[in-house]
Amino acid sequence: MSVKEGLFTPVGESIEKTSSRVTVVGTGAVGMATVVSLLMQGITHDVVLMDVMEDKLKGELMDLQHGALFLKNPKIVASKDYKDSAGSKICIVTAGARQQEGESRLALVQRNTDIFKHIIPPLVQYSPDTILMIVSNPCDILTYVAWKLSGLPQHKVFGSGTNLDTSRFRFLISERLGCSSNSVHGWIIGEHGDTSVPVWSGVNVAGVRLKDVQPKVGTDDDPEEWKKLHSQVVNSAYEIIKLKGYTNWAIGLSAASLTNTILKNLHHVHAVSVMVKGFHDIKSEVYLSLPVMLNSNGVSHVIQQQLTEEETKALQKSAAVMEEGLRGVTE
Ligand code: 6V0
Repeated sequence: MSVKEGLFTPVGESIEKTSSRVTVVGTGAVGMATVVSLLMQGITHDVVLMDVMEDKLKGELMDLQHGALFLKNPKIVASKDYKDSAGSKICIVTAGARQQEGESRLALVQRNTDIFKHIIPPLVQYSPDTILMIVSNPCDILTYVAWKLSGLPQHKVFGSGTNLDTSRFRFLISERLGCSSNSVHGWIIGEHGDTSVPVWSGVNVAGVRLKDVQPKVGTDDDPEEWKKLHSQVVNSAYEIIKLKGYTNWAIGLSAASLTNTILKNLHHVHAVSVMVKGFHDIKSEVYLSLPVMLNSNGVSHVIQQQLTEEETKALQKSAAVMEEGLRGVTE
């Protein structure tokens, strides 16, 4: 009799399968920040890591497993074979090339589209009911590409989009005001990138709109130059890449927060990249971020924000940039 047999007498069935399996494709800086955020916050204990680099996969797996004592006995699998991702409730795609110093997100499009052709179809083959979250850049265009490659309904495919930009925005506002980010309500919508749109008309603390206190907030002739905060949001990835080579912690936390909302069916509203045709007079079939409600089935509702004419125009400009970006991909 083995020690194990001597210790444990089976009286029921062992269960391996959970309903909260999350597959993270790409075990680079972003993928691993996402995994660590998921595990450390107890959002899921069932994680599958996928990559093409076998050594990296094995190294990351071992390193995480050695922390099992400090986590909640997570079940972590690392594999190159998509069969091992079967039954995933959510698949988060962070694989692909990252921006080089000074490179725009849009410039990555073709390289990452080609990579997606090897990732999205097998993910969906083994998890046909999955929800796909796209993080790789350019996030909005690749979410469209993933939707097309997946054959999944629109509400099951979204991009992490401006959930991160919104967090950066609220942090910067909160720093100026000296209150916590959670107490600042403000949204960045549109492209996760250079043409993102700050919805200054709605920024408020406790329902008091900054615009009502100072009508010039967010405009060019604002004496306090609040508009600069949006430029800081847009430039923050470039700045961090220049400083440390890549960005990962905030996006990992952002992806984990979105996963939490879905796995726990929280109905929280997040700014993520969804099909925007028909909203705010956008006529093209493109993905851009809008505030949406997420539940365990994916995107349930788009929030109809009351935008000013200027904000609507800026969002439509984002849509035109996306359409142009997609032209290069589909041709
Ligand atoms: P990284 O550290 O180079 O990791 C990328 C990983 O993808 C590597 O481990 C690769 O081996 C892996 N990979 C490449 N091809 C495949 C494939 N076919 N199948 C499986 N795995 C593959 O990059 P990093 O993690 O820094 O960035 C990943 C992506 O996230 C890039 O496209 C970034 O631009 C993007 N980001 C998106 C953000 C957002 O807010 N949406 C924020 C930061 C980065």
